[in-house]
Amino acid sequence: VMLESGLYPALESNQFMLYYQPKVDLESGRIYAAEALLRWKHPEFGMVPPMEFIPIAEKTGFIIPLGEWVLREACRQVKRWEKQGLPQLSVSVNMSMIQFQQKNIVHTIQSIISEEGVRPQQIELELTESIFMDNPDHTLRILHELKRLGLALSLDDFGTGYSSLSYLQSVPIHYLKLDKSFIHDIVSDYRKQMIFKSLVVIAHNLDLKVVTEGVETAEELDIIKGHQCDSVQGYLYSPPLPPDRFAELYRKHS
Ligand code: G
Ligand code: G
Ligand code: NA
Ligand code: MN
Repeated sequence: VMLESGLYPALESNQFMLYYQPKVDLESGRIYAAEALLRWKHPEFGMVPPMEFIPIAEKTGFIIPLGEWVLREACRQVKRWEKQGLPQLSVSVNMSMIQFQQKNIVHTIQSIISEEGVRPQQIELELTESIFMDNPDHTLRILHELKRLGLALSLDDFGTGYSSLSYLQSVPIHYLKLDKSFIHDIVSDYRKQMIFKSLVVIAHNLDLKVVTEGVETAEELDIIKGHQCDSVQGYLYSPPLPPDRFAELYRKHS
């Protein structure tokens, strides 16, 4: 209840911020993109994790203004880094299914990006399969429109919940993000390795790039590399970082 009443004031008084986690290309070893992850610096409670307030924001509808703020702030960060002379990279934001239920979602996204002077190619949207629960045809149409605008699209958290291969037939996405549960225990679990290996083959045959999330150890990285995964994101390289620390890391590894 306290968190719920604190959400609007928090947005008004700039308590939200974005952290950025690098995505690393496995062939070159370079950072090529960043995922923006929302943080709430609460004046009393300290850092409130997104898992605690995003469900509340979704239930109350606050996710709509909050999601718009996230996209706008990510665009502004892209411009700030550009002004600092950082090599160009794309930044992804996570989208909630509630945002996808908005009729004007494409217009909203397009307006924010163009108002902030960012090219659509610099922004990626991370979506989970939940966006198909409500009205799959509507969602598909929206995804096609977003792709046509030039945005990159990722299917996030693949392999959790009710992941279905049927989505992969029809969804116009660029990246498949394998959930961290795939990586957990992969070193000792031969069957997991075989599922991982097979999913990479399926994705590649569908012209999708594979991003593995949650890579924490060198042993995990070896296995992933052995199965031709395209890129990784995980604590092995870096946790999500505040913008300045991300920029520092990116300068060294771009
Ligand atoms: O770092 P991590 O604890 O950041 O994120 C926890 C969860 O919160 C993840 O599932 C992530 O997708 C979600 N999340 C983080 N930032 C955002 C955001 O800006 N919008 C939405 N909808 N979800 C987010
Ligand atoms: O959007 P998504 O649900 O994929 O959010 C990614 C979540 O995973 C965030 O909470 C992020 O902080 C977290 N994360 C990123 N790298 C790692 C990692 O290597 N290990 C674990 N356990 N979590 C990670
Ligand atoms: Na994500
Ligand atoms: Mn994910």
